[in-house]
Amino acid sequence: MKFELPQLPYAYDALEPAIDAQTMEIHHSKHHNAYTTNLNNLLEENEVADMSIEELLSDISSYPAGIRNNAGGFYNHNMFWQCMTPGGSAMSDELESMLAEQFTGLETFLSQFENAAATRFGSGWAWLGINSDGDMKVFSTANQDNPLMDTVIATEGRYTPVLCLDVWEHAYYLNYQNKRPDYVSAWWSVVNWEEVEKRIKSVIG
Ligand code: MN3
Repeated sequence: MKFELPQLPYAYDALEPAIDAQTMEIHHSKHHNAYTTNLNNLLEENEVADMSIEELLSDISSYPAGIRNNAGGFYNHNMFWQCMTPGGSAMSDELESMLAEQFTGLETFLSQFENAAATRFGSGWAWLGINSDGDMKVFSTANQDNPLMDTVIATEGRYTPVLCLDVWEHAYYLNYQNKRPDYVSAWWSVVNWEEVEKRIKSVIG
């Protein structure tokens, strides 16, 4: 079994000006590619049986740190590319109502998410997740950890990720340097809300 680097669903320059073409190209063709290659090599070296990436993540505490980091890097970037689309997609009234209800107002959700992204010390990710009761939660993870990992479930609870934002410096430094909050606020303009809604509905039906 080999995991494969996915094609981006848009061109490298398609998310400008929020994310510049060079950042996208390096991020996808170098960083994401390296996580994918390293993951495949480590799984082979450790003679890990074939399974889906979700199965691997759900039991990640059983594997060496290198597998944890690269499996997370592979999964997280797959999801990140899908959570964006050129120009962004409009948030439906239904999704806006759901978020407003969960977070006592849409603005509260947006500011909680921005705060999770801004306050993650060092490298990591910001997430919106939903549990099987339909309750949503905003949180962040370190490095390439993600909500599907048993290690993260142990502290955050069991949430299916429906939106993610990469706050590693490699995601923004060329264009924004140290100004992570500027990257985060620009990023809202390319969020694929249709994808977020689809992911929410796959959990709550
Ligand atoms: Mn990244």
